[in-house]
Amino acid sequence: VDALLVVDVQNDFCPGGSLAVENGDAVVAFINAQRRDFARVIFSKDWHPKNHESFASNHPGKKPYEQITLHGVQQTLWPDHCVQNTFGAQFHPGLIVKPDEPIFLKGTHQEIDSLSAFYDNLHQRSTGLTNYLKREGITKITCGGLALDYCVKFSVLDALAEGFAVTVMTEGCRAVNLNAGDGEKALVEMRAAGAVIK
Ligand code: VGL
Ligand code: ZN
Repeated sequence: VDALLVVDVQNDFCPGGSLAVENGDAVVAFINAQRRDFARVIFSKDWHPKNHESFASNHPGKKPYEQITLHGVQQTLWPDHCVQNTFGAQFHPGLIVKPDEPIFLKGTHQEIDSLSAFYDNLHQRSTGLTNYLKREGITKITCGGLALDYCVKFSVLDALAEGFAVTVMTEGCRAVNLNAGDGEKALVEMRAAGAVIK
């Protein structure tokens, strides 16, 4: 069974949002148009409490995009984004999401970030996505969404490690590109790990 995994297509990652990805909203029409090819469409949402430790605002004296070590792992500090139950955390209004389609929430624990839609950055807590995919007999995942160089990349790497066949639809992704070329680097990394880049 083939599934389309749509990562974090939320207002805060789109133009006007607090962690906007350039042309992030351009993925919406493309992703919507791919739906018909998949037996299942699955979504993730970045879903942080207000006091989330990935937010620079929760570290006095620190600014967004600074790097720190948080509970032993490297952490980029972000502007506040995708705070639970805010407009910024809602899906882009143009994204088609049917009421019965599953949504996996990530970054819900105050103390640890979760770039992947499968596990937190310490690989300790699962979002339940692997179990769901196995239960549904899904073996192949096609992935798109935001951002290519963060949550899409780490979700794809985890999916490959869990034994799923993964295709990345580049037209359905956009990168943050904090450093020039990060999006291209992410594609190289995912391909090296076994993903098909389309
Ligand atoms: C993301 C940074 C922080 C993403 C989420 O969805 O790519 N990036 N939180
Ligand atoms: Zn986040």
